[in-house]
Parts: sequence; structure tokens; C-alpha cells
Amino acid sequence: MVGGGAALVALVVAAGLVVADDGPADIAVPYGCGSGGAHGTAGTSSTPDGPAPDRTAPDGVADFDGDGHPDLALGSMGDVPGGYGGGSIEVAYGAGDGTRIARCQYLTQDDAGIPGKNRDEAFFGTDVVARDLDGDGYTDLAASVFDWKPSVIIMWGSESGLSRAVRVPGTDVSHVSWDNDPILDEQLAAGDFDGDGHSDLVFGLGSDKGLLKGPFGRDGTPAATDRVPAPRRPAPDVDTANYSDLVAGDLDGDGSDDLVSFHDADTGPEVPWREATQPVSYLRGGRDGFTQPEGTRIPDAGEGAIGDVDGDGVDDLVLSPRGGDASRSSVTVAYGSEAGPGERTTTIDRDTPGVPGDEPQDEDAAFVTLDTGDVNGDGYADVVAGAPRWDVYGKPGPEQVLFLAGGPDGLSGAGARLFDGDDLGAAPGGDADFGSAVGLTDLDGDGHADLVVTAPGSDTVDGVAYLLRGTADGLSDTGVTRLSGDTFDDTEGLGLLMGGGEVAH
Ligand SMILES: [Ca+2]
Ligand SMILES: [Ca+2]
Ligand SMILES: [Ca+2]
Ligand SMILES: [Ca+2]
Repeated sequence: MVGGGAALVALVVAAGLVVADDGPADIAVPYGCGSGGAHGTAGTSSTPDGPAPDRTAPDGVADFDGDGHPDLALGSMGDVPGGYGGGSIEVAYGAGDGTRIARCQYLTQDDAGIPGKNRDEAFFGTDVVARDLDGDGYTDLAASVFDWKPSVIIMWGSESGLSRAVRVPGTDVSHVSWDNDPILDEQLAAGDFDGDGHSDLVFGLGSDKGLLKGPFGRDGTPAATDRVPAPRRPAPDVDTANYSDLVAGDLDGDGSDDLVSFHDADTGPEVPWREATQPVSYLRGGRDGFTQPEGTRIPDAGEGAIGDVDGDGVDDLVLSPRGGDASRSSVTVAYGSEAGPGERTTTIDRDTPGVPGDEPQDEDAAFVTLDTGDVNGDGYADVVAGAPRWDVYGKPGPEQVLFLAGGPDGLSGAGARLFDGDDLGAAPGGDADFGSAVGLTDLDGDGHADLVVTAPGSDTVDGVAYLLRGTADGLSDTGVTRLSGDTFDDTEGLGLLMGGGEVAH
């Protein structure tokens, strides 16, 4: 803090009381991990319009405190004291030294700086995305919440980390017309959908105001709003089709990010795998708003991620296929091109040369989380896919994360590796939910993306997030960093929380 900081802080706090109606206080500042309870008050907060950070982390990497070391945030939709399903966010500030974490922050709506109030089923932080939303050089964190109605809360990055928060005003809560569950619908995506160089948010498919354009004001107001079309009804006989995920990236290489949504069509209880209908919708971003190109063919899938797997400069869509003849443990890449995704596809399954393990027979072996990032540093995006087992009817199989490498010809089995939760110390028997969320981000800036994998646990098993280092040979399972509830706070019961929502990085 420079000289005169105290006066400056006093001024800023006073100004903040006027500006931010529903989050007047500062968020409790980050603290030394594992020390729990040592939450300071906000005496060292930087100014809302303070100086830009001196050092910047690489593009596309979250750095909430602007110290040049990448950070990450784990959305945890689980219980918090006083809120069954209240939700929390665990923020880990990178030390720039392997996967070591320098500081921690535990965010709930009980924090005086976070708008709203922790309560049952608020699901604060179920979905989190990290972007610089106001263009001040500090990465900000946006989170979805269901405070009786769905809305978005932005936590602003600053020299002292995430320090202030606002609720985006006037969030429209209209939904896809053939949908009936507003809670499940509140998925958040970040990208530059109009190609103007500012990060935007999407919150609400089929909403006239679902596209929230950046830069955002400090009171949370977007620069403008625009409509997000409702995806086409997947089939005439489908009554409802909640969307389970939204991902963003530039799949046609035109400089505007596109939006892909994943739908779980309700075609009846306990539909056999072959008859499952999980359509994928593609909305093309552009200067003049979203359009729905005719004829884009994307295979049914339950989950996706976006990255340039074949290194041709255009993002590719990575999918976890569902239904029909698809393997229960496979990854399909719908390569991006000027015409959009899906002109060419590759599928990797357990029969692909180089891929370890046998084809599982249980349906819950399917990958439910995916991410992309360049782990081995060869310039091609690599893929991780997580398969937690949560089938309560049978004996669950191993909970695993599969690593697949990209290359000039796209995704292949060469260099593939399987990580078992058991081998990393996760509770066996399907209770850990190892692989519930995965993220690839270069935590120490050495050019190799590192793996974040969460095992949110259960009523009896504490949640843990594992951080595995990326190397030229892929992911390493030596020197693994483990983050548990106690890492963030030693409040009784918090140990059962960790991850389960998205990983923002
Ligand atoms: Ca940082
Ligand atoms: Ca910012
Ligand atoms: Ca590509
Ligand atoms: Ca690579």
C-alpha cells in the first residue's frame, strides 16, 4: 500500500456505501490457507478504480489479485452452515510455485460483502466464470445464484483479491419455452460474443436480455443487453429439455465467441442408453447478435469444452457423447471451421490404440466433466474428462479422469493416461465423486497447464480438490496438492464441502 493509503481506503469505503446498494461492505480478505477463522476485515482493499496490476498473468488465465500468478475458484453447490444447498465458492490464489496455493478465500452469502443472504437452496456459486468484466486488468468472478429468482453476482478483482461484489441489476428470468425448471437453467457462460474486445456474459437462453455485454459498470450494469435465442426444440415429442451446461468459444474463427448448450431431453424415466436424447444446440455469436445456422450437425452429448485441439487456429468442440451407438466412455471432437463445428469429427474411446482401460458396461461411466488446455506444452490443446460414479443401484466402478493429447491431426490415443481417484487417496466405492469437476490451467506459468480435479464427497466423505502438475510428459501424479474444506476454513462441518460446481480459471 502506498503512502496515504489509509485516507484513500476511508474515502473508497465511504464511496462504496453509496454506490453498491446490496453489497455495501467489503468481502472478507484472502488469508493464509489452512489457518481457518483468521479472516481479516477489509482494511487493505484497493480502490474500485485503482491502478491496473503491474504484472499480468497470461491471456485467458484468471488472476484475481493481479500479482501475475494464476488463481482459481471452485464452485460448491453444497450445504453451508445455515443453508441446505446454500452454496459457496472457494478461491485459491496461486503462488506461482508449482501448484502451491498462497492464499485462500471462502465466499458465501453470509459474507457481509456478498449481496443476498445465505439460505436453503440458493445454490450460490453453482456456476462460476472468471473474466475481466470491467476492463481494469484484474480478473473478476461471476457467479449464478437463486435468491428466490435467478441472478448473477459479480465479485471484482483488485490488488487484494476479490474485494467487492454487486448483483447484476435487472436479470431477466424468462426461460426456454419448453423448459420447466428455473433452478437447473441458471447456467452462466462468459465470452466475447459480439467480438468487440470486451468480455460478455450469457445468463438465460431464450431471454430477450440473456446477453449481458461488457464492459460492466461497478454497479454491475452491463454496457448493453441483447437477446439469446431459444435453441430449437430437439424433437416434437420432447416436452421438456433442461439445459445442463453452456460453453463458449470461437468455433468458426470469425473473432466472436459462439455458444453451445447441452440439453437433457426428458423422454421418460430410466431411458435406456441407446434411446437417450441429449441434443446439443449451437448459437453463432457475431457483431449483430446470435444467429442459429441451419444444418450444423453436432452429435448428442451430455457435456462439452472448447479448445484448439488440432492447432489450426480455430477452436474445436470437445464432447462427451450420449445415447445411440456411442461408447459409454468416449470423447468426440467436433472440429471448428469457417462453417462452424462438426464438419469433421474424431471419437476416442477405450478401444482406441493408446487409451488405457476397458470399455465399461455401466452407464454412469460416462464423462460428466471436460476441459481443455495445453498440458504438454506442444501448442495443441489437450483434454481431460472426468467420470465420477454415482450410480446408487449397483457396485460403482472406479472414479477416473482420462487425459488425452491433442496434435496436428487432432485428438488421439497417443500419450493417453488414466488417473484413478483411489490412487490419489480419494475414498473408494463411489463416495468421493472424484472427477465431478475438472479444470486445466497453468497455475505456475511454466507453459504446462495443470489439472484441477474435485471430489466433492458425500454425507460421510470430506470433499477434496486435487491439483496435479502439468509437464512435457503430461500430468504428473507426484507432488499433488490437496485442498480440503479445512484449507479454506476450519468451521465445523465445512470439511464436507469442496467443488461439485464449475472450476473457474
Ligand atoms: Ca494471482
Ligand atoms: Ca476487473
Ligand atoms: Ca481447431
Ligand atoms: Ca498439448
